[in-house]
Amino acid sequence: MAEHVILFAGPMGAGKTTAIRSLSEIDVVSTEAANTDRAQADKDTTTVALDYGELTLGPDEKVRLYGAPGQKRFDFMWTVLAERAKGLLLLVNNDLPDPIAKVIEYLGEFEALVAGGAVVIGVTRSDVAPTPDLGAYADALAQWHPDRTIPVFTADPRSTDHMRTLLLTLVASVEAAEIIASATSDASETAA
Ligand SMILES: Nc1nc2c(ncn2[C@@H]2O[C@H](COP(=O)(O)OP(=O)(O)OP(=O)(O)O)[C@@H](O)[C@H]2O)c(=O)[nH]1
Ligand SMILES: [Mg+2]
Repeated sequence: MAEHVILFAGPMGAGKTTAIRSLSEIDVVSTEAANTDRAQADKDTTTVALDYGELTLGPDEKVRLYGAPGQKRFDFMWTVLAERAKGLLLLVNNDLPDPIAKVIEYLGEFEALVAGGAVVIGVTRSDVAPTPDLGAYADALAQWHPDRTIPVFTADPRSTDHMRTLLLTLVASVEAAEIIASATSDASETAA
């Protein structure tokens, strides 16, 4: 059975835990604790270590879903989780003061995974804050990395359908990256 390891990252309250709960076919393992930072995100609990869920795509493909904590004080977990993952699903709450800057910041935090794997961005809470729109994200991303196209979607983490669209796009990019990596290493072995 083929396996994919996907990491959900992004700021506090972006909907990482919610998204994994929408997607997982098993009971999600969560590590929620009382939220003492209501200024960052007005909700009762926050993730302190990780979320874990699983789903299958077709008969022989399993996807392991890991959710990172949003709070920076738990960023040691980001390193641990990013090492295991091949794909990054970066969620950002559009109602933050500058969500596009946050996306660029998080792409930097997960630099190694971004360089070596695949990335999809999901803009959440756009029902609460309709701007910036996807065009503004696309422009900023094109400036950040002119030679790379990162897909950006609006998505509601409470919707299984929305999250499946993002996940399927990400899994397809992970597979494409693996094919390119193995073709490149075959070519360099032949050349050597
Ligand atoms: N209206 C609206 N609410 C949303 C949307 N996405 C998420 N939410 C809500 O926002 C909250 C997100 O909370 P979590 O899923 O705990 O967020 P998280 O990213 O795991 O946060 P941390 O673990 O604290 O970093 C939940 O109450 C969701 O129901 C959205 O698109 N629209
Ligand atoms: Mg969480």
